[in-house]
Amino acid sequence: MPDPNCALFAARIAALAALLLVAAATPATADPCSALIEADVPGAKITSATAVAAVGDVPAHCRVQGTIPQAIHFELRMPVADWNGKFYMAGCGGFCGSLDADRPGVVNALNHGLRRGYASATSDSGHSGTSVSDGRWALDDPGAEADWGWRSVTETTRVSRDLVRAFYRKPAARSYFAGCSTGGRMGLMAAQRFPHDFDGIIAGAPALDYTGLVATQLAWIVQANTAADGSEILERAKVPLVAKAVLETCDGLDGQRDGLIDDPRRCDWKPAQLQCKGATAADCLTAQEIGVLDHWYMPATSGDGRIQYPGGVPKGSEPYWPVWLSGIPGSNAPSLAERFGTDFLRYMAFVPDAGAGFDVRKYDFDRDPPRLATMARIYDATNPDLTAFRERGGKLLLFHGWADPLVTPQRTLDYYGAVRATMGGAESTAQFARLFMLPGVDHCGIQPGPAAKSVDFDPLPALEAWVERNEAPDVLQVRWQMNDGSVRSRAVKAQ
Ligand SMILES: [Ca+2]
Ligand SMILES: [Ca+2]
Repeated sequence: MPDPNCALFAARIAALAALLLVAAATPATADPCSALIEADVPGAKITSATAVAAVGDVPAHCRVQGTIPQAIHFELRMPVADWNGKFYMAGCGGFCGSLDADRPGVVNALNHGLRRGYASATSDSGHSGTSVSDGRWALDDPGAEADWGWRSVTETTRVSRDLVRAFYRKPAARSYFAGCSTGGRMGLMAAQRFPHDFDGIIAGAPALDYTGLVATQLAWIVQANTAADGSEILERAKVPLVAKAVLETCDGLDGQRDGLIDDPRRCDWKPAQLQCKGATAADCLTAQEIGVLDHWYMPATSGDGRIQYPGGVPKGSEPYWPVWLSGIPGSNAPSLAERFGTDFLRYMAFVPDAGAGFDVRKYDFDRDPPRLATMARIYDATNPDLTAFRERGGKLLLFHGWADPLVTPQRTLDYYGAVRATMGGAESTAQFARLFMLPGVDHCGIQPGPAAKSVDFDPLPALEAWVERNEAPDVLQVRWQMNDGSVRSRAVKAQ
């Protein structure tokens, strides 16, 4: 005779097992967001799918994180209500290297799309770094270089669009990309090599000739400011003196004394105007310091005088130099130009890698530029033939700050000129690609400028109108919130 307790116990075990089976068969995932953890997306692994409540002006959304080989980490946020039916991808800056999904503001910011109702994504570009100027990940790693160079955006877009379809049960009707700096380069890469990925692309301050810029131009900046004994020449605290002199001479050339220089190419202020007359002093420049500035304002050239990177540092960008070019006064830390140039040359620029022993001060302007050709094929987005992008109805909105000392603006003007030459002239190009040059604006507007608390520039609504209603943008507004509470604004016409 069976023991009744034992029978009861067995029945309970059976019931529990049945429950567990049901639980295993029905993912604890009746809601469509957490169900995405099971989504079958080729070439991607979904690592989390979580409903996130609204916080501030960021709407409630389904947050999906995942990886794409070899090591792209991406995040996709899909609004749970009032989806606008479209997809948005944000780029990243410098060498990227983190999943910066909560980046504030407009530039390279996922939430900028999410707030407007887009399903919005971004990625770390395929590696982890300790900062955006950390290039060590690229040592002997061509896979990571390809992901950063051209692959992470198109792959994240493909995977994200699959997830959007799975979540909403219909595909995104439109796709947009917006990025600045490296993000701008990514936007041009998409237009040139993956023309079907996006209907509309914002490419701000695009580091499109990445090898020319970050190897040649940044080495030029560092070497011009290095004395024979290795010390820095330009006294960091003297930069405001230069900024003031340039503005006094050139602000009014555009007809408005408003602290903005509309076209720095018209400014012919010469550093020698600040030369010390007698003893070296805080309010004048030594001959050596004038030599630094003369080199900074001119294009990077090789020994035989050939231009290796065009334009030079624009007049009017001086207020932004401490962060990018000259170093912060009172600190010994190298400028970002030196950090970017150093790690790029050590780990990203050459095949094989030059390695940790390479000094940006040893870059040779005759011998080394040709050695960049191999990696230029991976990183550079310089092809002016945008036929396929135009044919698919794509619209490209380019912008660049006239006062960008890091990604100097001339290369973008040259590129836009090449696009016009290739795509049937200025009028024909303006049908699908326009360039806006923003007076007084720093690299991606990261620093707002003297006497300003913030600078606001958001070209996304204009791009939407262009893509969706064929209303091409003729004029865009830049607005500054000034420290004294006033607002300064400028209407910027397309080139
Ligand atoms: Ca490498
Ligand atoms: Ca002015």
